[in-house]
Amino acid sequence: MPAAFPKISKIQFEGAKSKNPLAFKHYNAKEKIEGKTMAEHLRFSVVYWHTMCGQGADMFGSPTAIRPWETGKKGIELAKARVPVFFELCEKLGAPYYAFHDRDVAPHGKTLRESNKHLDTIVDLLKKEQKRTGTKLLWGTAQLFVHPRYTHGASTSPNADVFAFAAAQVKKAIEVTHELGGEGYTFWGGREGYSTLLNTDMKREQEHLAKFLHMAVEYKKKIGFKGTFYIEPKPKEPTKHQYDSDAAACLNFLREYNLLGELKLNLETNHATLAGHSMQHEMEVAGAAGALGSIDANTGDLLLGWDTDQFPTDIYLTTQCMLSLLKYGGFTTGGVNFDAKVRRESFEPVDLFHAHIGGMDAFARGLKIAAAIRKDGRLDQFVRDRYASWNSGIGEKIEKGKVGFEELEKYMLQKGEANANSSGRQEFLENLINEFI
Ligand code: XLS
Ligand code: NI
Ligand code: NI
Repeated sequence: MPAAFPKISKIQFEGAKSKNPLAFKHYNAKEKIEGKTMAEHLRFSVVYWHTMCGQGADMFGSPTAIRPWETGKKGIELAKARVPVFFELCEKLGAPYYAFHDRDVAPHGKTLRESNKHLDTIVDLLKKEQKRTGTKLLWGTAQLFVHPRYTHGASTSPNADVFAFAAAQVKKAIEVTHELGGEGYTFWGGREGYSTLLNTDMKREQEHLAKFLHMAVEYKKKIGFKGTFYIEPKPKEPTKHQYDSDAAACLNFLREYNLLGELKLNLETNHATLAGHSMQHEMEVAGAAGALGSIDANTGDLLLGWDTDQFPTDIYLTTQCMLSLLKYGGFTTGGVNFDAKVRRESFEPVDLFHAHIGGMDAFARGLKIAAAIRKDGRLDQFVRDRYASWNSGIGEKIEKGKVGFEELEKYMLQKGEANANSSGRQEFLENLINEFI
């Protein structure tokens, strides 16, 4: 198989002074930070859907992407041609992981049986390429949103047959993820929501979604798949409201339907933005609940109100992500998964490299900066000091459950007024972060 990127060799770390656009300035896979290598901390992953299938079309314009390996091919032949190209890219980037949807690696067939057959054909190739390059599967997933049958949702469709079809599709997707040694499996509720409440029985739909996830958990255990299940929050797009709208809504859903502990969260930056949150907020919500699983690393454009899936290059953002990630102990099965696509205007194959190199470097810098902030200790110390009143006296008694309203009233009647507050020092802390950026 001739190389798809003949002029690009393996991307090397050249250090911050390098002017080579095809080199890492900050991502040095083997460099140790807080006792682990950068590669171990970041666990970079490339997504198949945007990287191989993204054509640069938008609702106003046709495809722009130049992809010489696709010329004259369609259907299963096109799907086959993409596989080695994808792995060549992962290998040259030194990205240890990838992620895919069933229907972006292999085409839809006319029947479920035919789709499964196509998928098996491609899974064989994926397996060979994984072996050849050492690239591993971060997570697999099923595409339950493109085909017209999923117009009204998959597991939340009012049509029970569609639920059954989705179940069969997910069953197969979990099986192939297992077969490929996937470390996780993601549920993103593509169209699990509504466009109007006038036609929607929300309670029934949510119960069906929960039932679906319970079936998946049961099947996972049955076949001995040990990977982590993730649910990926997103508030809207394509539907007006999605049931898995943000980290807090997902956690509440999982708790209500007895699924907490079975699924962690896969958080995506652009989805956080659409939900009106920062990515760090979402990571803190998940982290506090012990459910911080993996991240879909991208970014939106604050001037555009949709999921633009741009590559992350903002160091402030990656620093915040890494501060929260390190605080909660880092990834176990998760990783930094670039659910991101090159712009329509960036249509040459080399743009795929620039994009990933930039994202990897941005996260490497975020990691180094976050580690330096932690080593410095002033930020942590400030937060600890801010809560010092809880370490002894009345604070300690409250935390330990030793007092109730009556004791607290007695305490305050005696004291007359609460101790004075201290400044929150937001500007001081923002300046402190900038010392490291
Ligand atoms: C779409 C989602 C999707 C999931 C995988 O907005 O981000 O790409 O990550 O189905
Ligand atoms: Ni995503
Ligand atoms: Ni997304």
